[in-house]
Amino acid sequence: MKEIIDQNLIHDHNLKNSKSLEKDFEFLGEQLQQRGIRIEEIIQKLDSFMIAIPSWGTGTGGTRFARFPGIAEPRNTFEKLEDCSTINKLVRCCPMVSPHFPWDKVDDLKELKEFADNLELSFGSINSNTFQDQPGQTHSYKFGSLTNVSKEVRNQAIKHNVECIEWGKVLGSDSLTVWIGDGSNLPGQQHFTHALERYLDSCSQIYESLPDNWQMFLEHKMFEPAFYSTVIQDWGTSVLCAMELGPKAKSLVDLGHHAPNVNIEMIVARLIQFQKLAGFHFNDSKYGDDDLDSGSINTYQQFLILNELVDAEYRKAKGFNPAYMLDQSHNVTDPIESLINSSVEVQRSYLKALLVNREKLQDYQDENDALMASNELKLAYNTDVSPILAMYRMRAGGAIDPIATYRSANYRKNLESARPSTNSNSSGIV
Ligand code: AFD
Ligand code: MN
Ligand code: MN
Repeated sequence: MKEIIDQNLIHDHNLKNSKSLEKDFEFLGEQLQQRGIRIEEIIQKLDSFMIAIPSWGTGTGGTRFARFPGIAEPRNTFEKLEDCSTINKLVRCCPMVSPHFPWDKVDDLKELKEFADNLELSFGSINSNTFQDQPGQTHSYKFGSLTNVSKEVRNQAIKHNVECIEWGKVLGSDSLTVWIGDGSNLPGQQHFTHALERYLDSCSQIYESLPDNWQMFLEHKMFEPAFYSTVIQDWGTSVLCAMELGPKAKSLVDLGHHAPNVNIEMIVARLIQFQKLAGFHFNDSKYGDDDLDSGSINTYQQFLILNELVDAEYRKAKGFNPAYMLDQSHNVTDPIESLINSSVEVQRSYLKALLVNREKLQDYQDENDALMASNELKLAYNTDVSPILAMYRMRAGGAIDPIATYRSANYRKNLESARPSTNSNSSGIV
């Protein structure tokens, strides 16, 4: 297959910037050394911090009002993978793609797997979709899927999830992410307890189909599309269900799915403590489930969340092995650029969290020195780690400046004729 982002282009771009990067890296290394931090040890940690790209994030998103497609958008799963590969070639921290079924359904999954292998991509968690009706579907999900009052509808939704596991096996995945749109729009519409009982019954049937090495990620969301109540509304309900289902079931934290002002980092700590943290859907928000680019609004919150994760790593917390994914909707930017930026922003938070002196922090906590404890976190957060991120990318074969390199490649223009617009007018998934 022809290379869609040229490695020589990356190399040439890097040549222009590598001298100043070396200098910045060395200078930062000296600064960190004074704080007792070895820059080479820190940079190595990035090897194991990888973030999956959501296949659906490669297309322009939309709101329920409109969608404004860009040029050369991927028209099928293969083209989505091409875009994911482009992102990963530039950033080198996104070698996984999280697919969504049936959106990513293809005739031959083995062919898709081979295609991904050739692009040096693997598959992350499989997302099922029972929040929409598909053409030709027997039963409608208008009034819910896994929690529907009708057994036939529930069985159809269970069957789809079991199929997702089967497809995931072919793709080499090892987890299923379940998010349902089930809930109610008016008080009295749904019996809270009965709906959750039906959810547990459906999920336990899916759970039984999980291979030994698989996990099931339960994703909660407070509102939307149901606006009075959702069945899996918060982390409390999701963790209760995960506990009920068994050790393979865990809670997935999508940053946009919480009530405003909720202390998400604390939720993360609780889930880690009880070995129930499945992983993340990273994004950012101002008002609700805005699906904005990670690190674009609440960067300190993102850092504090990553701080809990690094703390768990540092303590070698039992059963700690979260899956990291982005889940964003790119409505006005080039999705590739947003995904590049976002993955680097999550990586940035992780890197900053690695700079926290955990022994010092512990001492401040033990001495009830609130101010210095907070300052210890701030010291790490305020450190500009850009040279480490850029150096990591360069050493791994990626771009020092991924956005500038991507722009100079004229990627979309070059693909315009190969990927003609499908003229889709439909509104995107929010
Ligand atoms: C939802 C959830 C979930 C789902 C997605 C579909 O975040 O992860 O798969 O949207 O676009 O809000
Ligand atoms: Mn999500
Ligand atoms: Mn969402």
